[in-house]
Amino acid sequence: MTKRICFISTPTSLGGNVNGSDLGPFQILDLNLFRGLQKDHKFIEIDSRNDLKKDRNNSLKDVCLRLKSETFKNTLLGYFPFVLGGDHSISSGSLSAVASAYSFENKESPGLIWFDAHADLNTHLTSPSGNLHGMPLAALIGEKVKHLSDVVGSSLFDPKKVVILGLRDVDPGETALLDKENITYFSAEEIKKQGLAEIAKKVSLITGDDYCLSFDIDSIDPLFAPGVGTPVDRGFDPKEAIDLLDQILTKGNLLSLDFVEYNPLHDKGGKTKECVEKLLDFLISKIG
Ligand SMILES: [Mn+2]
Repeated sequence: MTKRICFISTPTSLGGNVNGSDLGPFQILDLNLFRGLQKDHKFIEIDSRNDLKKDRNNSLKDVCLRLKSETFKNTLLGYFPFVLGGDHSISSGSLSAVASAYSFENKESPGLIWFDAHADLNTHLTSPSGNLHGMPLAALIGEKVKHLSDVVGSSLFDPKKVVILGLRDVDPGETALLDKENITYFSAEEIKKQGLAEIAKKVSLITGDDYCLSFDIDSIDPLFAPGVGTPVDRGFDPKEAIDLLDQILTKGNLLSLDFVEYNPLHDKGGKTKECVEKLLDFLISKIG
């Protein structure tokens, strides 16, 4: 590992309808694997308190704007941004910051790999639940999403360079957007069928050389990771996810990482914690 990482904790659950993902970053930083990392890397925590004068969504917008500003600053300082959620809405802040910093030197936007059971492509008009953690990707590709589009601004990703891995739970409005923008996605089953090497090759062609990775732990099967906000059956085996990531990360340059939706309150017998530790240990070893 050669790069200096800036770990940015964003302990909020304002984007979902269950509490607990706000505790994720504290549990994560308590893991043994972080003991040796304090010395060489930077650690920041975003103030994620709920502003009682504001409603939930406006409070969340403030949190995401604070995250965007810290991510942007530290990216320009040369740190590798590793954002620890929190629910997935926070990616509107972290990823728009990376896209914005990237645009200083590049004409095109970076690629984006979205590990998730869900597409996160709803807008305030299509979402059945109204929860903002189901909308960040829509905002990041330029759809109008109340609150989150204010965070993203003009720092957008090109939907042609986005790929969703582990997708298996899609709402009707999201299906329409996947079709309209021709976004590539693969379920865990399809990935198994085609083979990891073949999928990694396809992912690399879509994202191009420089890409960001947003990892929602609900992409893993609830058998191994029940401690998430919105569990869905038929996900990845953790070993399979790591093998796939291993193949993907040998190609091109990883620009940033989000790790989101770990909910310690919904864990069963420490299974999710064990899975989180394995995944993070692997991901951190790949930065550099
Ligand atoms: Mn998600």
